[in-house]
Amino acid sequence: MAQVSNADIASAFEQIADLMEILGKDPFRVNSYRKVARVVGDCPADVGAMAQAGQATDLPGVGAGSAKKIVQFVTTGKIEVLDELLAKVPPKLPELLEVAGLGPKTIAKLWKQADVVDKDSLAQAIGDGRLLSIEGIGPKKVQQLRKALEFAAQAGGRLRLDEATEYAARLVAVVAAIDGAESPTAAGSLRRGRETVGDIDILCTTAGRGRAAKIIQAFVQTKQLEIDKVIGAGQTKASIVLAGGVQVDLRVVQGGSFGAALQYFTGSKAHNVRLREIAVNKGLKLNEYGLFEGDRQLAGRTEDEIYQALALTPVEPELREDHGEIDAAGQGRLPQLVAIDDIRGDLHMHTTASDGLESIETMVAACRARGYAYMAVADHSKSQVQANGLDAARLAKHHKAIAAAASGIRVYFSCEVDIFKDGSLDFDDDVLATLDMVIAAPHSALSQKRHDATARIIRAIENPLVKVIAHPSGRLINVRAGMELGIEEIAAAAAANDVALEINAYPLRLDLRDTHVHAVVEAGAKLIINTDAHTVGHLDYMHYGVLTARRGWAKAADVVNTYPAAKFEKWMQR
Ligand code: DGT
Ligand code: CA
Ligand code: CA
Repeated sequence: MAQVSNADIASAFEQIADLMEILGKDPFRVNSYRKVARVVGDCPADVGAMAQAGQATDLPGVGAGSAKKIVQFVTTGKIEVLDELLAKVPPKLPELLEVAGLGPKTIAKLWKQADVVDKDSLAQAIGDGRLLSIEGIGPKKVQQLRKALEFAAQAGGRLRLDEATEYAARLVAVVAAIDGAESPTAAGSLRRGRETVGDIDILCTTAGRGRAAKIIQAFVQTKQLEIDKVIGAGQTKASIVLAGGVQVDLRVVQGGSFGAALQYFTGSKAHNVRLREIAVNKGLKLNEYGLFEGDRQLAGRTEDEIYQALALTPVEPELREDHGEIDAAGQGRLPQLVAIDDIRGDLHMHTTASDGLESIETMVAACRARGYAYMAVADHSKSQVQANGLDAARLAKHHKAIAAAASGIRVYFSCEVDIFKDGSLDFDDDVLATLDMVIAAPHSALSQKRHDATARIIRAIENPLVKVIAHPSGRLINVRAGMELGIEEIAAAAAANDVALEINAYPLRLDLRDTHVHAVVEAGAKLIINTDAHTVGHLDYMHYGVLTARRGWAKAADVVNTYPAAKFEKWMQR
């Protein structure tokens, strides 16, 4: 049997939808394929296996036809319909979908009207001016495509959350300094805390109607930003591209619509569509200006009043993905999400003993200064040769140094012990037993398939000396996919063995990811949020781990490092 991951299935269905759209097929069918892609991509269970057991149609939006295609894909590695569609377009045409600002409809035009069949011919067509003969494509669009093509060549196209957060802080400061602009706020996927962000959406209010256009002009002319390109600058909206290729949308709204606009532009689109349906069912209209009954605005100044007017508990931005939050809000059973202030310790960090840049003393002082009640030093084990991993003798010396450095905060002696590909560990039990807390983590053989990867992690969980599994999939965002995990089986094993699964807050990792976290919470297993800091500054990354936990519906009680010191100690020693 071919090993097919949920991500593989999702991207195959996404490709079917894209190709159908390029070929001008029925939009309704295109959308139903996109829905399947989204549902499969977010599903914690192995959809290939579900399909073979005849259960794929249990998933929302997956009909008998899609289920059959999934089975075909899993058993043969191919989907007939996809191959037929691929045969109808030039072989490298689909690579154009990676270029930002190019959707299937534009690609169809480029292909039919300008003989663009791949990235190279697009670059040529941009160079020789051929694109300008296409209806709907002007010099601005051509310039935007030129930039996007460069950006696509150097990155995955989506910005990491930490990078986007830094850009947004600067953008908010720039807007705040513009005369008449008030309450600048980041919206979009950034506000929802997604691990990557396509573009940055900023919103602000202004008192007078005439002032919005002035704010837009001031923004696109600011000298505080390195603006590469102004894509558009209208009465209330600007789109710019910063040097480096990051796109920013700014919208200026009236104060009375701020909540409605913030809600709308925070998204997600899927969440908004559901919300609008609820409004329509009540005979109301919901848009970025407010909630209306006829011409009368019922709500719009704050987000909360919009949700409340629709008989919903206000939904935290991190939950707005149409993953069941609307029903939960209607029934008043949304979780009280874990917050950064709930965190009482950071249990995974490195020092100069392995590949960290700071001494034990410096890390201890930094954690104490943050007000943490406890922390753990967890340097690498011996197989991590490139990270100067510790052998048993150096580990014993390190233990003494940690004990000597501890003051004013409880410092646990830990080690990030390598999990080999068969699930065995880098140290024997007698060495592991000297540690206060064993953190086990995969670092090699990360292209392992789902079945083997799941067995590997479960074997580590079942070792009675292991307390935490760190960055369980080993993925690096925009760099490598890591292992696909059978997260439900892993979470069940973690719950049974009282092992915590880490949300590694290092923004390149965010591993476990949001959908995994949700499965862990559902299974009643425990999480731990750690920064994996290699410098003092990295301790700040805790915030990204908390966002990921919130996106996975985690409450403080689900996260062991929210426990008071005595309770944490008890959990650790169990
Ligand atoms: P991104 O930028 O790809 O990471 O994702 P978002 O969610 O930031 O998406 P973006 O920037 O295209 O649009 C910002 C928000 O605006 C989006 O989350 C929801 C709202 N929005 C955009 N297009 C539509 C639409 O066609 N319908 C509805 N209901 N909302 C939309
Ligand atoms: Ca966005
Ligand atoms: Ca946007």
